[in-house]
Amino acid sequence: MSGVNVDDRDSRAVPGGSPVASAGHERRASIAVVMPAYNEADRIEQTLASIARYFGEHDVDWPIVLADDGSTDGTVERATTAARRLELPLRLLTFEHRGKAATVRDAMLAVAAETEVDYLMMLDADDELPISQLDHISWSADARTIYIGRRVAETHGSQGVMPTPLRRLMSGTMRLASRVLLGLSYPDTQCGFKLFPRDYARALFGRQWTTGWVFDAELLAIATRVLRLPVQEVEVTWQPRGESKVGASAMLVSGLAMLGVGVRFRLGLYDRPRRPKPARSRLSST
Ligand SMILES: Nc1nc2c(ncn2[C@@H]2O[C@H](COP(=O)(O)OP(=O)(O)O)[C@@H](O)[C@H]2O)c(=O)[nH]1
Ligand SMILES: [Mg+2]
Repeated sequence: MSGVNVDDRDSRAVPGGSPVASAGHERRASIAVVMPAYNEADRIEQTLASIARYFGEHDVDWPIVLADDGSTDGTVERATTAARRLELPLRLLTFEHRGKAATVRDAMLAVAAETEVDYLMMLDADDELPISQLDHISWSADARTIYIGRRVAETHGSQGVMPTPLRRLMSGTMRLASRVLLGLSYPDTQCGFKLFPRDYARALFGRQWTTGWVFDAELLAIATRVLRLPVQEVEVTWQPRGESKVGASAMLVSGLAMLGVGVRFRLGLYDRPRRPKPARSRLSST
């Protein structure tokens, strides 16, 4: 890991709340921003503009990867044009259409293998959870820590929007199912704002089976029950910006999928990685 022993990291924070490594001097830990995107042409430019602003304010130049699995609305072209205008070194990882879960899994495995960053950030591509909320993280002394966003109505002076009653019902059901079936106690497993230590990406995403919406909960269960990694919640605010791709039917499908995850745990199927190599993809620079 580029000459830095992340196990030496301490919990001091530099201005802006960025993580630091110890070994005598402060160093901001690096983060690759991985954005799963499907038909985000209308929202991707604003997301990239937010990232460019954040990078400029913090003087960082981290890798940004758009993980697109076959958008049909020109997302890739819009992202490419915007990245050039904003002078962002966007990389494109393109797959055949298989949904967010499989795309995130293979993108994370690919980025973990090709970069030397400290953390891989999974960030929704719609700017509903602005990247600037990285500044709200109290970085742990334990470099193995996974950080997961938890959507709240207000934090750090920023007002958020709470989800619709249907979405609240859906997340309440997910919360209950993840508690009963997987032993997880996190109120918001589904938030599209999460950071994973790169050193554990292969162990974690390499054990992922699910290709549906419960993959976040599955990953957290693998992290806590198999790999024994600490998980720290980060309060974030969420601002909806258009249509969600998660439909009401997701509730039923997810309940069954969660049951499947629970059964796999009982069978010991998460004990070892099942997918050491990422699926075929195309990585290109803009
Ligand atoms: N690659 C990929 N990304 C997806 C897919 N479905 C949703 N996403 C992305 O996942 C993120 C969250 O999706 P969204 O519909 O906004 O969910 P919500 O915010 O929870 O309502 C966005 O960045 C979407 O573009 C998919 O099938 N493939
Ligand atoms: Mg969204």
